[in-house]
Amino acid sequence: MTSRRDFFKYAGIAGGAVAAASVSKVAMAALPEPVIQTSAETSAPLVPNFGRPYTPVVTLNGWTLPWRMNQGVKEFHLVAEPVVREMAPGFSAHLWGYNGQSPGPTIEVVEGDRVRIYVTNKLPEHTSIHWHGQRLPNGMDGVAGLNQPAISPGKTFMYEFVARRPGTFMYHPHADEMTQMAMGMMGFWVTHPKTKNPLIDEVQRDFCFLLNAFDIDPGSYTPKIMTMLDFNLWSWNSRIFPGIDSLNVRLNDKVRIRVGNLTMTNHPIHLHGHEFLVTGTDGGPTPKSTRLYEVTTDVAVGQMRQIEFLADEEGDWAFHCHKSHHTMNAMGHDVPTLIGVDHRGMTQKIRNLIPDYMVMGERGMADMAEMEMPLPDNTAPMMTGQGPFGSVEMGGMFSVLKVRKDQKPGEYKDPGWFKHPEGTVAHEYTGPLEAPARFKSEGGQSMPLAETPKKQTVVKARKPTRHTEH
Ligand SMILES: [Cu+2]
Repeated sequence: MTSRRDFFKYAGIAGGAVAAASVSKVAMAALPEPVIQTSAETSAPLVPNFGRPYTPVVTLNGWTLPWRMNQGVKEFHLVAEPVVREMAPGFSAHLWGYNGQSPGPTIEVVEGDRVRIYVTNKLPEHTSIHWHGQRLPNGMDGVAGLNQPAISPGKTFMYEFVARRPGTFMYHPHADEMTQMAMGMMGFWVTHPKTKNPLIDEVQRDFCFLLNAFDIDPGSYTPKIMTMLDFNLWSWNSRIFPGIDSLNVRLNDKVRIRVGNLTMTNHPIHLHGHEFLVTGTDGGPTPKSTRLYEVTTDVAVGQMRQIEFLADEEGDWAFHCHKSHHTMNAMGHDVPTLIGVDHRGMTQKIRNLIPDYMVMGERGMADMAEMEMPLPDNTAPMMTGQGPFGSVEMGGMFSVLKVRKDQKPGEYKDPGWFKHPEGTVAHEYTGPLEAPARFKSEGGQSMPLAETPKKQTVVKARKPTRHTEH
């Protein structure tokens, strides 16, 4: 192993220079072996076997980057490169990412650690990495052109700084960002506290993921990078439900979930069955006086939120973005709403010309989940996900928190569907029904109308056929 001083000598850098700089071939031999992940499964937490102990995070459908210690410095090696990411079983996308996956691996360190990250660029264009939320020397902040020259294809740069603040952070390129983030380049960063911190509680489970979005035409593989708002795949860690793993916890575990938003719109993240506190942001732990119990927290663009709760209700609890368009996959957005429209006569006429013609959506969109629609190859079904009682009619940013008595401490395996105790599931009622009492009264307005309308107008709500906001 080359010493740090030798390394700088080989790299042609004056010892300890803080600006990121390119690394020569000779110095490359001294780099930590880049670890590559090819699977989209949720990896087991990476328990540190040296240094200060901490409870490691679990990255949903992701993994934590191993490191090596080099004379007291934690060394990581990120490789920016094109990747094939399985976004859901049977649906893969050609993205850009780090070390074989999009997002890249999670980086976990401890407050006070000196961290050195080598970044090798195997993309067809230059890149850089910005360490979102970190306190660091200005020359390490990663804005190409402002803080450093961009990392050309084939080059390796080195970043080095001390992880000064504990908290929830992320990393992403700051060079041709629109393209590179639309292509899936991002990763999570967690800095654990070095000593007991009054604002940071011990937890038994600590999950993390990034919110991202893609615009991939049905049947194609590569995202459209110019899209600003009209994305059709809303993902967590470049996965769409039912491809997102469940969050499996033991009854009465204290659970932390860390979420970062690198899409172009906000996501109100909603948990069923429990109340949580927002205990941290990318600005650090929140003061206790600011914490309110909530069941939904909005994660705005470029923000991170860390929520905590006691998982004290057994069951399978939905956990999702509350924007209903974000729990759908690959929607055709120009579909007019057909609810309440009777097509029967017209359908028969069209069938004379196109025998297989069918109309959907007369009774809402739920039919679409049940119909076996022929789709082009490599297309995510609009909504899928089979639950114990039928189709969940969800896609996109949706998962399930599974709370179980018999989940072992530290065990993350999927316990299967919840077995509801007898008599605790909503079910059909076939007994007599009383007519519901209706409120009868004159008026109802706060003031009487000046003029009585001549004609009663009734409208039907109809979704616009074109929209740009989801
Ligand atoms: Cu959303």
